[in-house]
Amino acid sequence: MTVKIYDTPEVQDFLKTVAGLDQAGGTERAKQIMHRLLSDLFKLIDDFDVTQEEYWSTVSLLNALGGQTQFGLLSPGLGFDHYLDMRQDAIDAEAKRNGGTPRTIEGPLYVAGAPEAEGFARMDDGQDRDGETMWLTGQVRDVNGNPVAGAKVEIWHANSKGGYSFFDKTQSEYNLRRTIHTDSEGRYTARSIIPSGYGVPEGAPTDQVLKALGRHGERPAHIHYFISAPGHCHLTTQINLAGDPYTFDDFAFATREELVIAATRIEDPAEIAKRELEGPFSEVVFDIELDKTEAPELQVRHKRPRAKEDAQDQASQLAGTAEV
Ligand code: MBD
Ligand code: FE
Repeated sequence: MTVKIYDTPEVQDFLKTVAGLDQAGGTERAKQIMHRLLSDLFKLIDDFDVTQEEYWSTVSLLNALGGQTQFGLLSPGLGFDHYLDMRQDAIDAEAKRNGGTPRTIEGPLYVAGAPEAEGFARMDDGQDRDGETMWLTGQVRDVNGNPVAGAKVEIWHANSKGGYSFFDKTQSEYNLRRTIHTDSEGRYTARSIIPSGYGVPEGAPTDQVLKALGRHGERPAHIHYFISAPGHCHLTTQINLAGDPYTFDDFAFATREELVIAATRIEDPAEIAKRELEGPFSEVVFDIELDKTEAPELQVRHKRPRAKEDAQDQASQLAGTAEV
């Protein structure tokens, strides 16, 4: 026998009190959102007849998630990051901003302040013996096909074990993280290593949630990008390498058809010599098209707490001054 108390005046009044609706302080938006959130959850508890045991084990799980800073990992796993992208796509379509390479999620593993280079950078520190050499290159163009010189291309990716420097303390500082400014033809080139896919740590709180849903926590091999240039929309995106078993089964829902790219294995000695490499390598070509905008706020990445990026950096970015 299940009880239903949600619709009683006591519970409805209680919700208003808890959300501070009868208080002068606080902010109206916080109150409205908390009132709605709590209302939905209280109703859920009633409808699903949530037990004490279920409730408190969830509290414990949330503590574990926070304690291991995994909300930023669970977030894409539960589709929030992709949902925000879907909304942003709809906002762009409504504003007739329909051009350019598609966006996809940033993920939780960006670190600000990577070394900067003009045109070309080597991204790997040479320590990853299992890493196949990757030649990553492309051209940044506007929607009319004109090259964008001096565009800022930030790239970050995992090593051959799926780990990211900074978060994986076995890697050197800023390994596999670089900022490359495009050359006079709008081109960027990086020498790096082919990344492996990422897997949510076994047994971690995020893994527990996914397991309860019968889901895995695997991402395909992928490479993250931030691309920006004056007069153009900032773009947050990723490429997913073709042929990975998880290319179209990404736990973080970041894959988009247009962003799946095949790496081409090259063994021709002339091609190796041309790039001053030591042996066969895999080439990945990713050209990027940026939509135009005059609005300053669309030319920078949205605010979000990021490793090694403080509020000051974000303010100066928005003001269009150089990043420190
Ligand atoms: C990643 O590398 C990533 O990009 C996302 C979205 C989630 C977990 C690990
Ligand atoms: Fe990633």
